[in-house]
Amino acid sequence: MMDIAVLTIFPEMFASFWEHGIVRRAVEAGILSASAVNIRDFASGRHKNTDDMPYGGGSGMVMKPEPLAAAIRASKDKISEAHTVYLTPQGRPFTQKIAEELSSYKGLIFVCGRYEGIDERICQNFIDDEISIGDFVLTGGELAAMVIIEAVIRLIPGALGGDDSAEKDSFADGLLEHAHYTRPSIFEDQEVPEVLLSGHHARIEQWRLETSLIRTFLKRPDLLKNRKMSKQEIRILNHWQSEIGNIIDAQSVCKSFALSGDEQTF
Ligand code: 4FV
Repeated sequence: MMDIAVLTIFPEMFASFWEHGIVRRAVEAGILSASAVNIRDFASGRHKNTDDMPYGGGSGMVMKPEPLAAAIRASKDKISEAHTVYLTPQGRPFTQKIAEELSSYKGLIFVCGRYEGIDERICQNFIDDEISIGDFVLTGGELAAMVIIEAVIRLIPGALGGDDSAEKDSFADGLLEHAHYTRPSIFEDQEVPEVLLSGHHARIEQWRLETSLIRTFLKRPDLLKNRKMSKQEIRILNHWQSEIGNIIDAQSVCKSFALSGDEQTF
């Protein structure tokens, strides 16, 4: 069972998030308990302020340390061995690997900033892990928390339905996923690749691996750089290399023909 608490001044943003898809299924399956905690409930004073002006001047507001510290302490009391994550552009870039890492914790506390961010003394004394979902600026950490929670929950054993397994995911093996097709086999004159209709599982698996490799090579060659290739993948790459070699050799044959003056139109 994983326990998740999200600390935010807009807990209502999570109302429908908990009620749909994988999150709802995980809660119903009893493998997840998740709640949104309103930071304002831990603010004091008549106006229960959770933000204030920045020391040193400048535009925007900063989230006050006291309500955040109280909210984090209260959540840590409820969630044993909780790993506390602050969503910030300054964080380590979120990846599938980090999703796998976070899915091994029994408890996660997500701190959602707003305005310019949170008082640095909270980062220094209450945050275990700063994570960014990308080099862009949001107005709050809530959407980033939802992205990470969705990616983590689907890795909890039993969260994904029977036939659906996270093993087959993009990035699960460091490659982009192969193309997907479903009925009809002909759509607006476009046919599904014959191999997928063949029922020949070994040929289908080979085709899927080849399309994953070529897609990753074309779209995300960075993912192949320091990736350990399987024997089957190296066989495929060698096959391509020899194919490309033949094409290049054919070019030099053409050129030699061309240079030898007896031009023929090809
Ligand atoms: C963000 C990101 C992000 C910055 C100021 C919230 C905002 C505001 N979080 N990945 N990119 N956060 O832009 O995680 O407080």
